[in-house]
Amino acid sequence: MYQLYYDPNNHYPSQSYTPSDSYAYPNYGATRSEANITTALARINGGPLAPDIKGTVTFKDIPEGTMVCINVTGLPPFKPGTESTLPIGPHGFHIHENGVCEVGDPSKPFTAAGEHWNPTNQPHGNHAGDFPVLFSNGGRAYMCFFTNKFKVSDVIGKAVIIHESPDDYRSQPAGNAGKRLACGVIQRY
Ligand SMILES: [Cu+2]
Repeated sequence: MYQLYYDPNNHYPSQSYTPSDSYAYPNYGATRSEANITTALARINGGPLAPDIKGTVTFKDIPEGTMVCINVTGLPPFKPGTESTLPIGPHGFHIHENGVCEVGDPSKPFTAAGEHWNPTNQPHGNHAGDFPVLFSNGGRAYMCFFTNKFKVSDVIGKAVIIHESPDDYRSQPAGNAGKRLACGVIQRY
């Protein structure tokens, strides 16, 4: 038996177990959660188009899926779109298939991260790595959400990308989210 509760110190739902559960996992001390919860971290850094972006994305296995939290600062100011330009913000946010954050062409950064991670060959809008957009609050975005489309171990070694423009969740293959502002490789943590 376990229950979910909200831990104000680390912002994740966590698990607590009855004494009988901890007794069954003596090698791991008091709680089973220490034995089998998997976490990952990506350190996000802005590229040449938005060098001030800095932050982290954390991933944590929880019952039925994964909790993802992002905390970034340095996002550019919002700018509405025109007939010929995409808006700046809210920002498309995805997992891309290659864990490579080399800048490459500074006018079109981070292409080495590849396309969206899409392990089940879904249309865009339903990729496993399609995430909610980021809303800037004076440059900062802080968001947690739940997904059941992957477990933490599935995404180690892939990249998270923050885009300049919002994801429309329908244009193929990438939601017309514009240039890539920031990148981070997902690592075991
Ligand atoms: Cu993307």
